[in-house]
Amino acid sequence: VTLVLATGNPGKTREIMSMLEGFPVDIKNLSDFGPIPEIVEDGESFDANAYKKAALTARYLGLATLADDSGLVVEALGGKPGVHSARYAGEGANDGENNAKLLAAMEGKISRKAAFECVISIAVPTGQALTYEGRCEGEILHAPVGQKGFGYDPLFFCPELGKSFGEADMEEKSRVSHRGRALGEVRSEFEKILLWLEQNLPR
Ligand code: ITT
Repeated sequence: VTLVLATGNPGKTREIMSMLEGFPVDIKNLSDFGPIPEIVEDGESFDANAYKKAALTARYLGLATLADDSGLVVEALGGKPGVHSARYAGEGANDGENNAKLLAAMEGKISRKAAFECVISIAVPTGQALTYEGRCEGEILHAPVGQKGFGYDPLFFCPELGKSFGEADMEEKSRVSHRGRALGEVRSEFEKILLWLEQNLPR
């Protein structure tokens, strides 16, 4: 079975590929297919956006597709940046700009509590989909620590690891992260997923 990863984020791609290594699927990247129509992520939940990316890509390519929608939910900011995490500092903003905006928004806040959330959607061209979720709680640091990972990793202190995600190796991060937990479910249900794909893919 071919499984397309519907993401343009290299950090996500690395983590997903590494967690699905050795499983009997032929993983393809979006870039293997040339330009595909842009998908507007206008959903109000990780769930809605993950489904939209997976289902529209699956329908367009006629192939099983896995999408990840994720982000950082900060208590003192009423849940922001949430589904807007990738574009918190504006359209086309880079990780540095998003992190700077987050630090500025956190100035003077008492609670530094935050959680990374991830929804993985696996869809077939008919639009049917399976959904897996993961969450990881932590705290927003006062300055970036570490240079590993991507996105908000250097600002996210993970109590379970006793360090920031920016200091954690990918395998270490994946053991506890939102994405690692969602993909852990995918791994443990893999046989069921394969059967479901075989039954629901066009032949
Ligand atoms: P695709 O839609 O192409 O997959 P994206 O980066 O636009 O890529 P999202 O809309 O799901 O994806 O935005 C997720 C953002 O949340 C991401 O750009 C990071 O800023 C942040 N994020 C998600 N997971 C993260 C992680 O494990 N570590 C650090 N930041 C993360």
